[in-house]
Amino acid sequence: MPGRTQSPPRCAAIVGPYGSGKTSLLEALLFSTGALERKGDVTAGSAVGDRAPEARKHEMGVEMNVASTTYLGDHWTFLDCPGAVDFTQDSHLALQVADVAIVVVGPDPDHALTLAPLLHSLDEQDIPHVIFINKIDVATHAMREVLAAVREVSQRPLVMREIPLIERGEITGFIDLVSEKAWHYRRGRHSEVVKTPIDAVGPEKAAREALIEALADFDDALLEQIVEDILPDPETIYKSLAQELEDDLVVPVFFGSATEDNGITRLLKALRHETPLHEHTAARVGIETDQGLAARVFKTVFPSHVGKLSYVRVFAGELEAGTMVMDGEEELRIGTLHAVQGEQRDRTKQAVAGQVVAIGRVDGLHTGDLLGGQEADWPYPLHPVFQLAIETSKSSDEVKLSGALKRLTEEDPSLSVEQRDETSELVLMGQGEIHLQVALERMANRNNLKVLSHPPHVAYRETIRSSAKQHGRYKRQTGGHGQFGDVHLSVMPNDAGAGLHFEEKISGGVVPRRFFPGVQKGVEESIRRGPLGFPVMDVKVTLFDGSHHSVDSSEEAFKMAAIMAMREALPKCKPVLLEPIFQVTLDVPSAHAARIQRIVATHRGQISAYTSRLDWPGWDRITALLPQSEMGKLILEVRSMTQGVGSFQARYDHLNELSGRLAEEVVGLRAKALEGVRR
Ligand SMILES: Nc1nc2c(ncn2[C@@H]2O[C@H](COP(=O)(O)OP(=O)(O)OP(=O)(O)O)[C@@H](O)[C@H]2O)c(=O)[nH]1
Ligand SMILES: [Mg+2]
Repeated sequence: MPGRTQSPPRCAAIVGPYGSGKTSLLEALLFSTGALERKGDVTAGSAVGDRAPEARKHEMGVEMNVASTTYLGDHWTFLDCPGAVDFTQDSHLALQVADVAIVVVGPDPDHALTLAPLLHSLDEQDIPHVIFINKIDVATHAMREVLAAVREVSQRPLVMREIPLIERGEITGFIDLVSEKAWHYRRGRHSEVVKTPIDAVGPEKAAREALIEALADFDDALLEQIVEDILPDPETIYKSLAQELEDDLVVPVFFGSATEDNGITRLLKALRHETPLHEHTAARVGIETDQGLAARVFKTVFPSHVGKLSYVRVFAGELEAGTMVMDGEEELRIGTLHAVQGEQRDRTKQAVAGQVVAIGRVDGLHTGDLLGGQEADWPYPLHPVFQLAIETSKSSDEVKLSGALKRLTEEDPSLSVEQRDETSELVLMGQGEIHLQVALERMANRNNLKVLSHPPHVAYRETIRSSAKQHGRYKRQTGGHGQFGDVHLSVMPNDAGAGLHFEEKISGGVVPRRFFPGVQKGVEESIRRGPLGFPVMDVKVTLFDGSHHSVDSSEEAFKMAAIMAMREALPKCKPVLLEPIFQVTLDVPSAHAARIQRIVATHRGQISAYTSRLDWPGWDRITALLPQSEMGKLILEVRSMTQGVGSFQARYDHLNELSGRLAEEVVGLRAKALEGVRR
């Protein structure tokens, strides 16, 4: 075996679909390497990961768990990421700093599709990854069926690193295909070597040959040996495996059970020998390792009573507590460093290249920052697909809310907030219903902040389709001198998108010039809410006649007269409702594309393009124009139809006329809402 005596600290991301057993695998890895004396259980809340109340409540990972251990003298940090589609952002962050990804999958072939986006993203970025088929203790399908299903969604070839040892229909151990040794599982303990059963010898030889042939596709030396009928020695195979994993050419496949501690040591040994070092990872993400310190902040958290923690991976040089470092153009002082074990933290003095630590309480640090003065790309956060309008139940909590939101959005770049002037709402945007719900729960749990939410209002508008002329007169006699304004306005539709155009065609000074601004203000004010209850777009208003009074006329009086004229005129101009239309882009598995096109149509969507994704075999892209009011429902349906893998992006396109029953409903609801405001 190639001797790697002691390697620099390495880092593995544990990723994979929802509930496949990632956090349980983390626990098993920590236990099997002696970092834990006693093994906890995710379901009981006693595992290292998923301790937050929100994770326990929803029985799912809601944020990255970070924990380290030592295996045969090598230091490892594992970044266990949540699997639910609502929380995929953390996987993307972890994969930017991890040397390898352990993709944990369940043993059900019918769920293989849920892996597709992750595997696609790993392959696109050439991120070395292995697959761990978990829960074999409860598997109902043969390993080859699971494997065949996963192969369907992987662009890279999958190679079995081991095959199951089956006794009386149950997997009781495995045969390692390189060393050709058979092992028996033992619950809670390391496996023991056993003699390969006679009937397993044939299948083992065949599987080994398949592994070597797959490796030889990318390794000329190995291919030569095969051609010359030389049986390659384990050394050559190990080398080939390590090189091809490093280059993301093949995907080694392991299996086991996290809760039964089966297959854990096999996985660890392979990781130890085959996981590339941090220098390789640095090169992959564009970080130079020969220019002194380079350390990437990849996650920010604000645990209760601790203040801000910035997780960093050191790629070059050393990070030391109490020193100054460059963060872009700025120089920052790194106060404290902490080794992280789930929720536990221990002060440490320094971190060497390869290590993951947390920096305590440095406000100026943000996820994505590269310490040491270099610059390197950092991916954009995920696009929001789901939104809620939020407000505090007490207005005195508003400052607290903005602080809490600032921390939440810093922790999770796929969460964002926006103040929408057109609807006067504060809108929280994220990856799905549960994502936003968890954000609200966090504010309640951490900040004792009660936040109310409702679906955001659609920014409807209205415009007019015909013209009218209207007289407006404002006349008041209050005490001393009165107020007098008198206008004749012509109101007509303007070109779509041209906005408001105001002009005057006064002759003979019937309305003196100094009152024009008053008229214009009145017009502007009156189109803020038209007869249907929404802002009015694209109108042309002309002041063509009027009269004034030498003492009583004022700008204010003319403004009032204009408002009166507009209020009368607009309802006569055939007002129509306009609704915002978005261009949405859906990426979905081809097998579901036809049904999704039908769903788009039922949500009043108009398909504008439908193409196969050339860069992603088996996937299609559907582009459609869709009313904003339907978007929330569409993404939920697309997700539920595609086991959560269909993805969605949207951007505002234009306003479109809405008529008939739907328009009446909108106008009716708006009238009711305004009635409520007035009361
Ligand atoms: N039978 C069996 N159950 C397992 C195994 N691994 C995990 N589980 C169970 O599967 C459930 C989910 O396990 P987790 O470890 O939380 O899964 P996860 O992948 O971290 O889940 P998310 O982070 O929410 O995506 C729990 O009830 C575990 O006890 C296994 O090997 N065998
Ligand atoms: Mg988990």
